[in-house]
Amino acid sequence: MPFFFRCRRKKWDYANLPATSVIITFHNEARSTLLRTVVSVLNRSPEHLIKEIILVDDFSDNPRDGEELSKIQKIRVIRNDKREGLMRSRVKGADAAKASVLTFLDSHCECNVNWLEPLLERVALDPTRVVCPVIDVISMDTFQYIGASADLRGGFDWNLVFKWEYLSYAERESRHRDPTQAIRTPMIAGGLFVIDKKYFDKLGKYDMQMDVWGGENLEISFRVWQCGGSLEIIPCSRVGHVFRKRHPYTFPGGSGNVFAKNTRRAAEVWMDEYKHFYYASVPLAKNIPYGDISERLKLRNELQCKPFKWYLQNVYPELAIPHSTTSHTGELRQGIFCLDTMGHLLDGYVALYQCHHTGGNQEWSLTSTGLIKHHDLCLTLPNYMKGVQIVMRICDGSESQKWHRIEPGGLLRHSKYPVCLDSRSTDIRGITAERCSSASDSQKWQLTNSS
Ligand code: UD2
Ligand code: MN
Repeated sequence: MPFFFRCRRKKWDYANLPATSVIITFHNEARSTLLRTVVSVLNRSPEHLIKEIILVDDFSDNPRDGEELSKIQKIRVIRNDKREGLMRSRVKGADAAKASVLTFLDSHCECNVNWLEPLLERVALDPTRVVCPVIDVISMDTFQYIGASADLRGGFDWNLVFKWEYLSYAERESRHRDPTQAIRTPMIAGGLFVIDKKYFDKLGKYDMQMDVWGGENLEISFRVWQCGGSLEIIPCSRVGHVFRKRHPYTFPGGSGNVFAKNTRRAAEVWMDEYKHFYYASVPLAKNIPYGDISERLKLRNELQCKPFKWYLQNVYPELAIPHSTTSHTGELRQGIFCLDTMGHLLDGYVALYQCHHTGGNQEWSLTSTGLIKHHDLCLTLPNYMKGVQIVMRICDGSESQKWHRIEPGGLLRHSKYPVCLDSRSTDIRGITAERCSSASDSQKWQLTNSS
């Protein structure tokens, strides 16, 4: 039987479903799409299940956008007196909510028939479930409503950018036997979900130091799973959303920087040692300040949340752990001095410089294939000659770039020639290749983590 029939045949125990407060934050949203969103909420939901719609106007240029809408039944408008970003705006809305269940929506959605009941039912049965509809597509060009596949869930790669991914064959099989069953998802898209209000509060709402847009969906996903809850997509519930190609609003701080800051905060709080895979994937993120995270670490501790390793093993075993390529990322040290690019780029030499422990020019990866890498550049032996200056070249995996570490002492020896990386040259030549000798301290390198 096609799946929408199966969904339609479901009966809802209306008397026992809790009412919800719908929270929509917006900044300079088109009035037409905002109106489409709220009208669909009111028209496509059983009246008694919508306690109120809270619109948080995140300091849009024109305060009238919200004022007009506040004339509609059940709508309350809260206007920020400065731009707060979607995280702090949503928390404001949540704090003002009167119902026991919160429903978050973006400001350019269309809720479909019976969208709300299956979501509320799941949360009423178990308040530690955080549930999402299938997100259909509203065409950016024609505003037409287009159904999306329900064989998808949310995931990410080590760059920590959200992506949709197909369910495995086994999961699809089981889903097609009962198309109404919930789909467990490692990550939520972020905009459209239902959560018990007490649970939202207990779990720490959102990270209030995240700005504008991005990263909060990653953070709440890790938090829910690691702290004992679960995330689900409910295929009988469908809501359309306008997916846009770019942000139709200004991005104070610059979109790249803000996204990296928010993502770093999530990684630093929740990912334990696995955060290094993120930094290896997005090296520039290491230079973005991310502020104080002590409050969030305290929260994690108080809630006694599980380690990220548990999440990887139990929630997202499909995410491949890149052990095979990188064996170490961090500093290469001699006492208080660290191997440093000295700001040089292609064909430049490297030297020792006082360690500053902030990564940057002192960040090196040793790969299992023998490369010593800084971003795309690898330490290269330009020719076989004792005393030759080591330079950085684009990593091409050639023999001149292969080294291995020999113990004891931590010498870094070329894979073919009997020369080692040596800091004895104090002139402008920087690190040179010298005959290997475990007696020379200038050839002994310690590997340490820079953060
Ligand atoms: C997705 C989510 C979005 C959010 C984001 C990551 C869906 C469908 N959308 O991106 O909800 O989780 O990933 O952060 O899952 N807004 C403000 N103040 C701002 C910026 C945005 O109120 O400073 C509002 C905006 O008007 C919109 C909502 O926040 O209603 C989400 O922003 P978006 O639609 O640009 O995000 P989207 O859909 O690209
Ligand atoms: Mn959106």
